[in-house]
Amino acid sequence: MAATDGMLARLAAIVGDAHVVVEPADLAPYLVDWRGQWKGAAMAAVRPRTSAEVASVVRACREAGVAIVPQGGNTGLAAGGVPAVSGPAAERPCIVLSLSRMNAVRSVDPVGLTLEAEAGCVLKAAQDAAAAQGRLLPVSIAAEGSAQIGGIIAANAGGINVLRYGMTRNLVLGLEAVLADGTRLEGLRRLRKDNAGYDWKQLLIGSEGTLGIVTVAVLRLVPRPRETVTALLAVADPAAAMALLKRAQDGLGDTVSAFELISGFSLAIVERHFGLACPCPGGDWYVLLEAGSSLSGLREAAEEVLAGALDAGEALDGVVAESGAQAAQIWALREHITEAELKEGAGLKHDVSVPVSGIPDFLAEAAAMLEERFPGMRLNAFGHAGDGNIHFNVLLLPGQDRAAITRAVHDVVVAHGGSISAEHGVGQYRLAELARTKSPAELALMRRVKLALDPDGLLNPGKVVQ
Ligand code: 2HG
Ligand code: ZN
Repeated sequence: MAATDGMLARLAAIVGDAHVVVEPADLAPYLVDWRGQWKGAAMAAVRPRTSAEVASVVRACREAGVAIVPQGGNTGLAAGGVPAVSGPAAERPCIVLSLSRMNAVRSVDPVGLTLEAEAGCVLKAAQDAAAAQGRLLPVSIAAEGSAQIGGIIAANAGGINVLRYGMTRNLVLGLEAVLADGTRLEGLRRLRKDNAGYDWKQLLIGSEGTLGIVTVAVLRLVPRPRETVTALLAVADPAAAMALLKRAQDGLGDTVSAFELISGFSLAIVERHFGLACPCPGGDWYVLLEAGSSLSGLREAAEEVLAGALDAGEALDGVVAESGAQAAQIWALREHITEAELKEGAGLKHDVSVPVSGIPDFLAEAAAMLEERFPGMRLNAFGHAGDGNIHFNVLLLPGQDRAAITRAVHDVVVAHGGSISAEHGVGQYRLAELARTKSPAELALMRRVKLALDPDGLLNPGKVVQ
């Protein structure tokens, strides 16, 4: 106890008394994930204001052998931002390091197309700062009102615009970060081209806080499209959706920025729990397509593509948004799926990807496998079909063997050349499955990297790799 008190006093001397959170009621939200399923323990949540404070906190923790769980907006779906719940990592004393107070957008450069923001800046605030200068920060996820830049980078977030702009790692130009030994890496460069040695920031991006703590970032912006077309289309099945994707790419080229596949079940639970009704009800599957351009003629081109899709039977019915408000209504249907699923009951998340053209076969095979081996299960399938990422979520019946279902789904994914974590990361949720499905050589390399950067296993123990 005396050792804990001494440690807390040391941390308070760095960040200030008010920013070492220990009262159980105040500490509780830092310890549990967004879905309320992973609840760990920590001696405190520590809230530094500067990169220098982060480095001092890390050094103090290192000297005391206290582990550090970096945390952003705590919107993750793999329990990567909360303390480990089981295994040796859960036995270790730790703090949660919340980056929330480092929340400034430092600058926007509309000519160089860059934005510099601190790790705790909420994604929406960064998007708004870019938009105010006529630019677009093209990371868009349902949790953007709470997710923070540091967490977005640590998780290498995906979202709805990946098919056009890539994952977060494609958008990070520079980073400032703190390593496990307290070293402050200052790489806030704004360069498009930088081949001067190893690109260390790419190691940290997607490492889920296990290799370093992101404190500030320079992100790449793009010109903001002036015209946007948003459409919701009922399609017969995933194969029809993929034919529609090809047609959209032929007719609209790289203006296609989102191509979401949504099951009728997903929209039904959104209506049940949020009263949001689909404008073209009754379909088994839907596609939400969005395209954006700064050149004129996009709407005409999109209407031609959609008319062709209806003629060819690729689309059965649909609506094209006539206003920004209508587009927002369409997106609201998509963005409420995760919350509707949570209200629907206990479920298993499978954030998987397969090669884009393999989606129909994968979905058919995985659904047939579930029906045969785990009858009665309800499937909430939706996702970013344009980039190959399907959220193949399974709503459970009581008493079902969760691990067996997840293994069976992931086996189908692996057989289709896919990944068991397309965009949500590994965290603690997929730790065992990563170890089961990744090749020994790849796992060994990951462990060597972890050991080289964090030999004492101080940073986010019990996540990603063991
Ligand atoms: C989304 O695409 C998020 O909306 C959440 O990645 C997916 O709830 C999920 O499984
Ligand atoms: Zn997603």
